[in-house]
Order: sequence, then C-alpha cells, then structure tokens
Amino acid sequence: MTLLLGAKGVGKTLLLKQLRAIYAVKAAEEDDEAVPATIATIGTNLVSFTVGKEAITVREMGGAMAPIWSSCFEDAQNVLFMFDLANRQQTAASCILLLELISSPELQKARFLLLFNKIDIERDMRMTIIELSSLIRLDDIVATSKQDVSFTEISARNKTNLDVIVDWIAKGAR
Ligand SMILES: Nc1nc2c(ncn2[C@@H]2O[C@H](COP(=O)(O)OP(=O)(O)OP(=O)(O)O)[C@@H](O)[C@H]2O)c(=O)[nH]1
Ligand SMILES: [Mg+2]
Repeated sequence: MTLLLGAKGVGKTLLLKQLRAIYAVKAAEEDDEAVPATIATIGTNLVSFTVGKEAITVREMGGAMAPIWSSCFEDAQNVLFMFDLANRQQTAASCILLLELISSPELQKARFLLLFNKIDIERDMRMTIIELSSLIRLDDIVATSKQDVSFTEISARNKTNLDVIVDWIAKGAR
C-alpha cells in the first residue's frame, strides 16, 4: 500500500484523480481536458490501478487528518509526501509533518518519495525546487534518514512527471 500524505491543499486529491484518469481501467469515459474539481479531504481517498502486472493502491489522507495519519502506517511500504511550491507560509509546517513521518517507528522500513507540486505555476508566484530544498534542508533530511528518500517536482494539474511517481511505486510495489 502506498500512502499519499501532505498538508492541506497541496494537491493530493487532484493527483489521485489524475492517476485514476490515466491508469484506471474504467476511467475511459472521463473528460481528458478539464482539471477535476476537488474539495478538502475529510477522511481518506482510495484509488487502485494496475501498471503492467503490478496492482497499485494509493491512499490519500487529508491534511486535516494529520493527527490520525498514523492509524494507517502499519500497511504502508511507500509514502508519497507532497509539498506545495506555491505556499511558502505552509512550508515549515509541512517539513515538521515530514520529519514526524520519517521518525515514526512504523515507517522505518518504508520508502519515501517527496513530491514538489504545482510547478505549472509561474516562477514568480512559487518557490523553485532549489529554494524549497534549502528551506527544508533537504540534503540533511536525505543524509540522516534511515529510509530511502527521493524526490521529484510535479504538476498534478498538468500531469507532469506522474510517470515518475508510478514507476517509483511499481519498483517497490507490494
Ligand atoms: N496550479 C496548480 N494547482 C493545483 C495543483 N494540484 C492541486 N492544485 C489545486 O490545489 C487545490 C487543492 O488541491 P487538493 O487536491 O484538493 O488538495 P489536497 O492535498 O487533497 O488537500 P486536503 O484534502 O485538504 O489535504 C485545488 O484547487 C487544486 O486544483 C497543481 O499541480 N497546480
Ligand atoms: Mg484531498
């Protein structure tokens, strides 16, 4: 099972909707052009699809649910953790959430993929991946974590680098 976590409004539900639209078998009738609408997730969203022979299940837990995220840690082999490049005010809080996950006993064997979302937004309205990395001291996080921590920039809106996410999940799929 893959968990999709991150603070409120970073774009988790939109990513799930886009993954389902691209990979799920029954999504053929969905409109390709429009960006799906989302509302804040109270509880969890579950999406399953297959890539090659791998069955992949991704569970989003809403940012508002952060206090109870840990109830789902037990079956999590993979953790997708999303940051919003356009929300500088939220970055410190996001970083603390990430550090809590990395230090959580149940997630010591999980792999982490950090998603820097919303790269479609114009440059002066958002941080670059370099700015965000230095704000959260990403190098230190990667160097000191026992877990495997990788990262990629994405746009859930424009479906940029979603294949990177799926390849990463499939590589460690269970
Ligand atoms: N420009 C842009 N907007 C995005 C992107 N991803 C998500 N959004 C927008 O960000 C807002 C919040 O997206 P959600 O997917 O609902 O966020 P969430 O992480 O699920 O939020 P919670 O469920 O509250 O934790 C929506 O208006 C999305 O359309 C992106 O890649 N680019
Ligand atoms: Mg959501």
